[in-house]
Amino acid sequence: MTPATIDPTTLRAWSDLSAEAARSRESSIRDLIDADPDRSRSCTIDGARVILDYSRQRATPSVIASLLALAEQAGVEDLRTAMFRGDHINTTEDRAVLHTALRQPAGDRLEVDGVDVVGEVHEVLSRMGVFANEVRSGAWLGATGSRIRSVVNIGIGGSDLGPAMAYAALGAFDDGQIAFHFVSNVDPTDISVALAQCDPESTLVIVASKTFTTLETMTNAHVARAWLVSALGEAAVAHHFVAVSTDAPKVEAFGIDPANMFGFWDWVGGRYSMDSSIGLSTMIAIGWDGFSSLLAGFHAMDTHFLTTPPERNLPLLMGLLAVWNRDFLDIPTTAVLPYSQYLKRFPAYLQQLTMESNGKSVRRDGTSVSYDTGAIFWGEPGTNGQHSFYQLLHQGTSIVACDIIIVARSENPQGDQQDMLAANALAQAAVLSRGRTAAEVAADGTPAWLVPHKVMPGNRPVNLIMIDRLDPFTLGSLVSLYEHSVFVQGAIWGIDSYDQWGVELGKKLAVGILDDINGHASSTFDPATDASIALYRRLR
Ligand code: G6Q
Repeated sequence: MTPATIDPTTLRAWSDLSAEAARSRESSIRDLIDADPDRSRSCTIDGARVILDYSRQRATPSVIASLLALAEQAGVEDLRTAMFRGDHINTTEDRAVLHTALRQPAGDRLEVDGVDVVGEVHEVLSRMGVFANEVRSGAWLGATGSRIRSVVNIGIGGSDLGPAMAYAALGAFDDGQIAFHFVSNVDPTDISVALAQCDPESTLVIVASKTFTTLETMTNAHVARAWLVSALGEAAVAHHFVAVSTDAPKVEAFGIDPANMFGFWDWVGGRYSMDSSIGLSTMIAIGWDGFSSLLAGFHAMDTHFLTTPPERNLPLLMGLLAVWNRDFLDIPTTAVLPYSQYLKRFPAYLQQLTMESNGKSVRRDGTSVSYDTGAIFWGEPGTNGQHSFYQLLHQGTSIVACDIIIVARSENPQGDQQDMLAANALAQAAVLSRGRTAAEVAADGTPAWLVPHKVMPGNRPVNLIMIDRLDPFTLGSLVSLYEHSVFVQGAIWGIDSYDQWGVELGKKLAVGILDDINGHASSTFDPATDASIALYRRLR
């Protein structure tokens, strides 16, 4: 059963943290670091090959103690147990939230609503493995006998961002035999550009949609189907189309043989699905062993989250610090700054994971929150971002919290470029958190009139996350770290992190307007929308 919803502001620890926040104005991150030579060691924790150094957060040991007390009083542990056990903690959709079961090892058992879900997961994984292997080895042939050279994944949101991010992140583990394209937007340019690079005879299309009803995905899937059929005929569809979905009848109605469908379950949320069959493209790219290692990384972080004491627990502390920054230091946004070109899609992936999960303003029981919830997440890889938006991070009037991610070993070493990359990340972490005082600037010989312009106020909280190497295992553990950090935040705020009513509305909104644009209806929306429809019709 899902534990009762608590208003966190009624908790003792919440009041303690409010008092801590008032006190924290008297000291800076620089003071905290300089006052305690041991701070970096005591604020560095690790698990599942991920290291988190939170010494550059504006948090004293007593803030950390109060945050841990908040987790205890808010019942984070009970909700965690309920989630891993398969209780329906997604209350508004009455569903279990069991992405953690997707990575439980074969042989584990987890019975939910009378069914062993781990057994089902491994059944699908085995089928994916056989299929991926056939495609990779060339045993799977197109209708005219060609082996597959292009894979087009058609999906959107959770059915696109994870696979696209993982494909980019694991580029070093893909043998390059097959080109991958990720098509998501209903903008006709997206599918057109992808298909223009493919030959129908050697193309495999994966239609990835949990519901198999999403407008963008189904529209693009029909375009791809027509493209294939016009080149190779109707019978070719079975050789070139597979589906990933929870809805077998709809897949069949589209014309895809259920034998070519890989299922998953309603207890996997879209944005938590990259390690389900939604990851079929990932498995084709990196193979069975690579995908198994990705799952092992996810599972290692799950285990860490479940078993590590609170004060050394990575997702717990990361989630609590996010609450501290958001609710007590009034910091509305977090920049994700991976110093790794392979992680170029990671900020976009986290944008959905964090903002769709925790962008809510009512608690599970329907009562409104009186405090801030999910921060705005965004970002770009370093060092590129340094040459654009970091200016605002350093000297703007809004404080932005930063997650700086360093990968210690490059997969493509070139001279000392990797060390340059890391040096930049560490330099930015130092200046963002410590700043540069007027005295330090003047000591460089800067003329007095220029000094104020070169002062960096610092005091920007930074999480420094380091991994030894970006491989399938560490990618899995990194994603799982963020998944559980999001869970911890949602648990404190008492919200349902696993529904997405704003997204559902978006899926319906455009339908009536499209009819009007096409002249099939003359519904009246509001005056502004009616005027915009008319303007669009004139211009198109
Ligand atoms: C994710 C959201 C959303 C969803 C897409 C695609 O958590 O629910 O991003 O993944 O709207 O939905 P389908 O997979 O059903 O096409």
